[in-house]
Amino acid sequence: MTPKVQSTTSSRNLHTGAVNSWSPTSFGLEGTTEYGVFNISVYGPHTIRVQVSRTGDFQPNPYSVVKAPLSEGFEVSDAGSHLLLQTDFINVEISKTPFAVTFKDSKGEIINQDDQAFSVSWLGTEVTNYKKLQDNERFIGLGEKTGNLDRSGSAYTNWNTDYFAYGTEDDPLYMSIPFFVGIHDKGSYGIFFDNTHKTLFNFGASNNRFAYYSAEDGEMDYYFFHDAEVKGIITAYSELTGRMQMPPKWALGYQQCRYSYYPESEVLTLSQTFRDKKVPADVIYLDIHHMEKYKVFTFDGEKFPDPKAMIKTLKNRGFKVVVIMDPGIKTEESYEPYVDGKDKGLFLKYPDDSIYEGQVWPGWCAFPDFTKPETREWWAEKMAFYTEAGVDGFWTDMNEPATWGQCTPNLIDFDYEGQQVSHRKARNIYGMQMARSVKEGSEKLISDARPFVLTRAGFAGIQRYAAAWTGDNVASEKHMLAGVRLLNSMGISGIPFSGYDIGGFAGDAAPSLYARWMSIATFAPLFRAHSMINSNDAEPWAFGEEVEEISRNYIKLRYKLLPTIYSAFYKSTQTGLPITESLAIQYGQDANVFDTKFENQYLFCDAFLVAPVKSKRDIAKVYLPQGEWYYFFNDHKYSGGNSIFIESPLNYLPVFVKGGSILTLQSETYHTGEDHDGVLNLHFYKGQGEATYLHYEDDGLSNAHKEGDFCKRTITLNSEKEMVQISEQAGDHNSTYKKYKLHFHGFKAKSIRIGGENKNLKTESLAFLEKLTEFDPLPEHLHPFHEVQNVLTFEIDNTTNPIDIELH
Ligand code: NBV
Repeated sequence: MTPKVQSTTSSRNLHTGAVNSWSPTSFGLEGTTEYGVFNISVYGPHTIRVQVSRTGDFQPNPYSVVKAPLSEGFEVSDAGSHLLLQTDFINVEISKTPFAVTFKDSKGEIINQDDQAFSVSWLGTEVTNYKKLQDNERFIGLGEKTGNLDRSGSAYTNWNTDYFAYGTEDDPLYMSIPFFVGIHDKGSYGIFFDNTHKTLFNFGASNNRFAYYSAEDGEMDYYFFHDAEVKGIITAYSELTGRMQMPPKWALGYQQCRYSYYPESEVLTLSQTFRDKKVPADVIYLDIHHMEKYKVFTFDGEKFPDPKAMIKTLKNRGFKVVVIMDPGIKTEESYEPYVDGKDKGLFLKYPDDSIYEGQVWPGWCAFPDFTKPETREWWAEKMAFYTEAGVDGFWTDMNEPATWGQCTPNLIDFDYEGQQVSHRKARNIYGMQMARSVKEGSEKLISDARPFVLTRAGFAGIQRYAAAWTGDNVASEKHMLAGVRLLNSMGISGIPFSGYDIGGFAGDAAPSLYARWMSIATFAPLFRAHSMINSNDAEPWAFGEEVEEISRNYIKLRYKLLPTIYSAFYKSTQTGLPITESLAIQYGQDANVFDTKFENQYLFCDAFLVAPVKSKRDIAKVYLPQGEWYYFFNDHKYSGGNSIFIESPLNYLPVFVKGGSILTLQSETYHTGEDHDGVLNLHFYKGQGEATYLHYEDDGLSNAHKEGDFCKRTITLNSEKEMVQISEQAGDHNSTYKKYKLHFHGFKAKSIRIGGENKNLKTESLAFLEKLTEFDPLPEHLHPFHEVQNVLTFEIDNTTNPIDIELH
């Protein structure tokens, strides 16, 4: 039966109506209702897609989803009052009168359910899915959104926006990721609404009946994910929308940015100062002043007379160079990219075929239509201008797209992979397509190296192309903590590689703020300081000696931790799981983790619990979830399930290691291209049960790891049996670590049995941070420089075979 045509001009809510007919399909089932057409398909045992349209004319969504539906692994049946679609993990019940969807787990518990009266409805062109609020339901994620960890009671808009110095409660910001996770008494689930129009997510704001998501136009097209653990939900989401690829190792080092470092002499002095002051660093950024009159693909000849030579010098000092690229192309008849783009018809146009012009840094600009494949290729080729000069990485800014006036006219046409749509549908995807073009350009032009792209705007799936940063934050304590929540939220939403501007972009950081921010960012995936034009200097040495020492201390710690961080990145490329992980992911049924006192806390690399606190706070209240926790700096052990008070002077951010964790550390280096001492330090923290850790290495730069040039070792710690196993190496990579040094934390044993022989363990003092020259305020009982009896060490020479170790 063909559905009746609903009026798109109605000013009342119109529901999809009752199911009229249905039939099984290769991937699930489809049917018609009084006023619509639905299609429900299986994308995996944990993933179901629901599409509802008024006409049945489903538009392809070409950008976010990289997975195809499955034709097996499910059953479909008619149960009278409802239709049933079952996978191993999800039962989908589709009630017939009216059409409404209920998702149950395999035990039959309701995990998520449409509001029976409204389910999928239309108001004019606006389409909405109303979901009944479950008991004690909380909502987390939704990407780059300010506000609390628990989003219940709040509503958010997805509309990529350039927002200088945004407030810590403001919305929307630069990036839209319409994916969230719901957690309630009966379990948890995720929903990704695949619609690039402006969307609204209401998590029970101003009502106590439902949560809903709606789009200004288009179809209801969402994916539902369920697993017993939130981790499984994120993994399923990232399987659908793709995962980060292994970045170059240098991108995990310390990065220094400023709007802008110029001229050339300043950039060179900056790089030398890092080396002279022995502050490790890997990356220097060139912001918009590198260009001639802000024209992309140019260098300002006065400020940078010989960019190639400058970059060469930087490289000799162990630095990589990242340049900014804004999408706006100055509409100047003598400027080749403009003339060329115009001739080839690659810019955004009005419906009368004239080029759309908006104002940005260069003045009036045309905007490449990155939703058109030819434009992406064209831009990618133009990037040769930078790669020939030796540039290593790219930073895509202003790609919301931003223009002065901040109101792009909606009638502008975008190609949208041949669909020809207006700005209303294309805005949110524009930045991601620019990042895609840049990533592909980098891959083609520097084919022997992995790309590094940092983007401000994005949409679901952006993790496949770029790392993300949280835009123009402010030098304030509140922003420092809000940035942590932004990263934690992006991590829930499939974006593991993210960071904030350390010290704050707008305004001047107080010395203590900068120092604290640096210590927190040591435990962030992207580790980059940046600041605004005309603000005070904001390099690690710009705030006096104490801040310099603290910064150096933490940056050095970051470099020592690189084996753990690199392994965590690898793991994330395989699972899609975050590197900075909100406690809500593993401990979502523990109400304490949502308490606003503790909501910023997160796990880093699955081992560290980081409790970000304001800079002036000398004593911090920290919540430790179930388990055992070791204060990182001196091994003092705490039992979880409690909140504790801990001294938190500037040099000691409250950081704990989860009992049962394994960490790998190396000697300090001043950049990632420098050799370490060849010793891999393995730290074992006694906990409960068995824990495994995947240690991962490769050359850190090339794509040879895709051909087997990697080294993987599974390390297992059985805390009860006091046994450690290090597996044989998988992969062909010639590891740069020739010795292993074992460190046992929390174990009483005095010797180990290894290769059939008993070896005595040594007691060593432990210092992850260096002592400050004058100012080291940690009280005696917490001080890490005293000998800690239970850290026992042993060095192994032969690291090639599997290694079994028993503690006695
Ligand atoms: O290119 C200048 C800045 C850049 O430094 C910043 O990181 C971006 O978020 N850019 C915004 C444009 C102007 C900001 C006032």
